[in-house]
Amino acid sequence: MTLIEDIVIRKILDSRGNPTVEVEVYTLSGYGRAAAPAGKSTGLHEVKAYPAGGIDVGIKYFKDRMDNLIGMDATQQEDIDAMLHEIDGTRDFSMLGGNIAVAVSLAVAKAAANSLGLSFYQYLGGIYARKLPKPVGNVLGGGKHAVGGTTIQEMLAVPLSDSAKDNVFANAEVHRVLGKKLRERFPNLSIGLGDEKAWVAPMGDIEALELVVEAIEEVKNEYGIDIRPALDFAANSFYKDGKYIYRDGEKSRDEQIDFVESLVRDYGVYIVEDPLHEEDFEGFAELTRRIGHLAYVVGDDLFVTNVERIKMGVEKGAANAVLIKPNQIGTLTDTVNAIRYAKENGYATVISHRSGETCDTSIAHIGVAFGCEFIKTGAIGGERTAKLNELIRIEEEIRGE
Ligand code: 2PG
Ligand code: MG
Repeated sequence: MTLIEDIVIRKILDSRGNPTVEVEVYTLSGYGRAAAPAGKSTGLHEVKAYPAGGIDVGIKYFKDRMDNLIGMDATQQEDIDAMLHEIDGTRDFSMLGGNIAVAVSLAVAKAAANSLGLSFYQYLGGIYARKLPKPVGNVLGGGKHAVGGTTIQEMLAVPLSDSAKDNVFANAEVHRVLGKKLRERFPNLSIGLGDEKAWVAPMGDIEALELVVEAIEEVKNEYGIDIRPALDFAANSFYKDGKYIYRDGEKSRDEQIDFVESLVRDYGVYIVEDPLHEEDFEGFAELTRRIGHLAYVVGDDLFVTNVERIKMGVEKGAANAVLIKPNQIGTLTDTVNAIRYAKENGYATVISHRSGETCDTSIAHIGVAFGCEFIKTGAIGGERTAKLNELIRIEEEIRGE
């Protein structure tokens, strides 16, 4: 029933119009489909998305070897993922490509769930998977995701109600209210959207954060739920020769730490992601000592969903939360190991999209299945709302509403 009968791999478009891979897995009684996303502000220690020759070389490499997976049991995920590692044969998926590995790995798991007649989150998490992650919605940004925006890559809203549906709608409303405020502030400028459909405007970071906080306050009152601001600095993107280069000036590493602390204390920022560059475990630890009781300090490029890197973080007290992106590490098993290790060590987990996305909804299911505290997947935009709407459906199924 759950033996793999056939696998199809094809190129499709992602939300930036770039090619990505989609994989379909067929068992005798079921079917699963998954697609890989693509990062732009990628961490140095992520697995390779594709082999050196590019996506076509990766697809050919897989097709030549996919017979190894035919006949395997789709419910034996660890064996499937071990086979993907074997097919690749390197430490960083540089022969097969982590994006191909992750699409296959997820498609197999979905096919297994479908064969057993279960929702994907139920299959992964079992009957006790009932906690809904809180959506963290990107509303204004810049960095590598948009030309001419803020230096900080993402300014986000985090609604803290117990209803996933209310939280999803609150984030979309913050986005809308912020759009109105931007048009008032810049009546003669055309305001655009970045890769993740967050607003882009020619603003300094403090000025931008203040406007985001204003929009949040408005929606907070309207919806009667607590909403907090969050930031993904993606600090690697503007770290050069030992300095953090903002559009309105430079900061030393110590000034950067002070700056991040002041944003948490003065603006109630609830989550700070990658506030320092990807090798500065000591700086992360210093910041966590100072603000860890007030905010989540999240490692994304720092940890790259890699247990070994998270271990280094735990040993040094760097961060208190980890971003989880399946394609940073390449398989579902490696992703789940990262989530489990983080949780066992008291770290919060944020399951996350990439800036280049498809309408694949796997991260909504993984977030629920493994009890992630947050899900970062935009506020608007079809490829983002695909996941948010799936969260609404899952909530309905869990709560029986
Ligand atoms: C990030 C992500 C997603 P990218 O930095 O957290 O928001 O961006 O996918 O470009 O790495
Ligand atoms: Mg990030």
